[in-house]
Amino acid sequence: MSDFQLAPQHVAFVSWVREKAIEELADLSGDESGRVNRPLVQAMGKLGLLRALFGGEPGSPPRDAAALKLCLLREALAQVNGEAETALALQGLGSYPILQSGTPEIVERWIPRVISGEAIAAFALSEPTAGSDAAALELWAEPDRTGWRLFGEKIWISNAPDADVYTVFARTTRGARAKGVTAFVVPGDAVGLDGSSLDMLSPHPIGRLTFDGVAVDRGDVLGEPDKGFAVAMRTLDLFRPSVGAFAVGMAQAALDATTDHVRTRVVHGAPLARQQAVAHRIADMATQLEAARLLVYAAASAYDNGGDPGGITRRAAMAKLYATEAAQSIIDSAVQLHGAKALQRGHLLEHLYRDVRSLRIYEGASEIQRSIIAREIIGRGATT
Ligand code: COS
Repeated sequence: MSDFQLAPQHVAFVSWVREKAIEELADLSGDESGRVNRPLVQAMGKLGLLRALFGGEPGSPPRDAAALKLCLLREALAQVNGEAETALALQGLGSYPILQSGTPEIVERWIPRVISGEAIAAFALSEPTAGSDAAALELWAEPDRTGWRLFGEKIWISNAPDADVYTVFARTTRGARAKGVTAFVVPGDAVGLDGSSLDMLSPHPIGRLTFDGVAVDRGDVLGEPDKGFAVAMRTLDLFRPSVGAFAVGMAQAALDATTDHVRTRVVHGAPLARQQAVAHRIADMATQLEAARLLVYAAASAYDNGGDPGGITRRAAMAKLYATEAAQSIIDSAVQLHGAKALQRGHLLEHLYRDVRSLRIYEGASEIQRSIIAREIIGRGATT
């Protein structure tokens, strides 16, 4: 990891995270079931890694999240334990809307349990006909005496159907697109909520949810009715750079493995690294990686420093776009330089090759990130 503008306490934090992940989480990882790995999440809770998502000291209420800390955590974990990285990130994505927009009662009900790893959280936005176009979502909130009843379906929801708490985005005003969406907190054991797991390219807890009259009352609203779209978008402004950090961590692991390999693998009587085509490819991989990392930490700083919301959104989109595309290319090059053994099931690169693919799709596909960036530059006249 480069120490670009990192304070000594951040460098120490990264070393501590990596050490703990290697010493205390390795034995709990390797779950290929595609379901939530509760012992792993609980262990991260005990280590204080989940609390680190949101800042604050044990015993005190968590503070708002810091993007820099989140990115450091994700990059550090991604280099040594992708499963732990993803489990941690999903806890954050699912619960951040609660911390950001929940009433003090809702925050108190869920956040301590999420931080301890006792409760699993999930972010439920996507639907069968509303993925990239999130404002087209149709899960319907039918008003009733005390609040609403939810009817409809969500899909591609990480941690579903195992989560204990879902942040659910539902339509409260028909025909109003983004202006008619409300964010609700829904317990995983709510009557009328059902779900199933989906089998993916890379084992990942993800599933489908069905809502058949799930009751939510006014106290379960995150923020205000019809203002939930911004709750989702603000959450993604925080998490998109951190997806970039995940990508950077994976790419660093691939580059490290490849550097070792080309130094030691002898072909035609000399180490592979002596071939200029190979050395130049390593140089390109390292340069892409450094550029990705700089964009990620620039976006994280922009988020933490506040200021122009359009600038935060644009930088978040740039970081996610560039870092995930770069990681895919770096990992592909790493596979190529290793040859067939990288494709053998169980090899580090075989894992990374499968794991990296989804990053260019979830939390807004690369094409959506380009649209967000273009809209800011062309539509709003933003300059970089
Ligand atoms: N922060 C706060 N508010 C935001 C925001 C942000 N980052 N981005 C948009 N909004 C607000 C806008 O200000 C607007 O509100 P007003 O009408 O009151 O001004 C409203 O939300 C609608 O925004 P916009 O007009 O930009 O909506 P669009 O339908 O054009 O779509 C995109 C916006 C494409 C950005 C959105 O649909 C998106 O992010 N799609 C990808 C979804 C995604 O990432 N899914 C993955 C789920 S998690 S795995």
